[in-house]
Amino acid sequence: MPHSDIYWSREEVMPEKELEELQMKRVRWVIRHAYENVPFYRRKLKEAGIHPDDVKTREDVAKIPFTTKEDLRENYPFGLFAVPKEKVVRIHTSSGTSGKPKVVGYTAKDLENWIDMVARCLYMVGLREKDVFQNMVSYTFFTGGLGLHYGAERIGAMVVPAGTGNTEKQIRYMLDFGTTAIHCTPSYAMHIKEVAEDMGIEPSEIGLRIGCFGAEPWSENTRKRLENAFGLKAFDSYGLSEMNGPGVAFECQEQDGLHIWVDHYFVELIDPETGEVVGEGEKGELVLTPLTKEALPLLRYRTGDLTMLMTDKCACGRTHPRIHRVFGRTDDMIVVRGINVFPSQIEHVLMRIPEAGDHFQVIITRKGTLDEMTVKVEVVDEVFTGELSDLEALRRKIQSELKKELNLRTNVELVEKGTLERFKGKARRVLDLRGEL
Ligand code: DLL
Repeated sequence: MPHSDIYWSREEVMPEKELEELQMKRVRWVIRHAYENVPFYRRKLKEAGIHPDDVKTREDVAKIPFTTKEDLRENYPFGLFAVPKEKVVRIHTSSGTSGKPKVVGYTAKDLENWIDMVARCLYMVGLREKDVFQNMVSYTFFTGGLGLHYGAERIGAMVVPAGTGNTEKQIRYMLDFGTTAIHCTPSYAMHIKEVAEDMGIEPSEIGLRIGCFGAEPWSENTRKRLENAFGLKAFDSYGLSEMNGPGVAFECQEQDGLHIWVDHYFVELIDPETGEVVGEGEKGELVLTPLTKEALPLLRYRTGDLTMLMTDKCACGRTHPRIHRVFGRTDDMIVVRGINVFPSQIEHVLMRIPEAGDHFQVIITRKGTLDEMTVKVEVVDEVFTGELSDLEALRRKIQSELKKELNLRTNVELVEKGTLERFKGKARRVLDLRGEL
C-alpha cells in the first residue's frame, strides 16, 4: 500500500533529523554486523585500530578503510558474505572489464528492502497500477531485469518481462499490449526509436508516457532527444549490483538530480586521488555503505562513479539529498594528450547538433608519442545533399563544438546512419587502441 498519492513510503518525507537518527542507528548496526560476521572486515578494522563502538558520529565513519572492487574479486565468490549460504536466496553478478565477476548475494529480507526501494523510485516517476511496464533489459545475472520487474509488480503495474533483443518485436508488443512505461539503457532506447522509424511507426504514437533509463552514463541532450521522439518523460536511474542493483538513486518529477535513499545507504564523496572526503558541492567519487544489507554489508564501497551531492531542498518534498547525474566512472575517463575526457561529454555535444544522428564511436590511437582521438559520428540522411562541401562544413562544425567542450583537437569522421554498432545493454563507445599499436 502506498503511503500517499505522491509518495510510496513514509521514509521519503521523513523529517531530516529523524532520518539522520535512523541512518546513524543503521550505520552502527552494519559496522557491527560486518565486524562480527565477515572475517575480512574484522581483520581490516583491527588493522586500522577501529572497533565498531568507536563509530558514533557521521565523521567517525571516515576512519573506516574503503572496500574496493578488487576486494570483492579477491574474495570470489562468497568470501564477503555475512550470513551462512542457506540464508542467501539469490545471487547476481556483475562482470567488469576483466577477470572474475563480482558476486553479490541477498537474503529474503534484502530482497524485500530492494523491491520496496525500486517501487519507491517507480512510484516517484508516476508509475501506477494502470500502467503497462515493459522491461527491456537482461533478466539473468544483470540486476536491472529482476530488480525493476519486482518493483513494478509491487506497485501493481502490468509487467511485460521482455528482456533484450528483437527490437521489432519489442515495438510490436508495445503497440499490442498498450505499453505506457519502458525501462532500458538510454542507448537501447535510441535504437528502439530508430527501428520504429524504419518500421514506419512514429515513436511518439506508441503511447509511452514514462521512460526509465540507466545503467550507463547519458546526457541532458540525449534526454531531450528521447523525450521529443517518444513524447514521454525520461528519468535517470542509478544503481550498482554491489548496492542491490537499480533503485539506489532515481530522478523525481523535477528531473533535477537523483534522490539517493539515505535510509538505506550512507553517502560520501571523496577525492579519488587522496581518498579524502570532499567539501560540500564539490565533484567526487561516490562512496556508499549499504545500511540494511544482511548478506553483503560492504563498508565504504568505492563505486568509481563521479558525481556531486545536491543538498538544497527539492520541490517534490522528499527529504533525501540528490546526486548530480553521474559524469562517468573514474576508469571510463580517457586521458588524451594529458586532457581528461568522459564519453558523456562527447555525447552531450553531439546530441545538441541536429545533423548528428543518435550513434557515435570514439577511437583512441597513438602516433609515435602523440595520442589521437577520432570521433565517428553517424549523420542524419538529410545531410547527404550531394554537395561534398556541405559535409565538410558539418564535419568542421562538430570538430569545433567538441574543441570548445573538451579543449582538445579531435578528428571527426562522418558516417552513414546504420554504420556503427548498436547495443542492447550498456553501450561500449570507446575503443582505446593505444596499448595494441
Ligand atoms: O547497472 C544496475 C542498474 C540497472 C542501474 C538498471 C540502473 C538501471 P552494474 O551492472 O553493477 O549495475 O553496473 C553499475 O553502472 O557503477 C555506474 O558506473 C554505471 N551506472 C549505473 N547507472 C548509471 C546511471 C547496474 N544512471 C555501474 N548513470 C555503476 C551513469 C550508471 N552510470
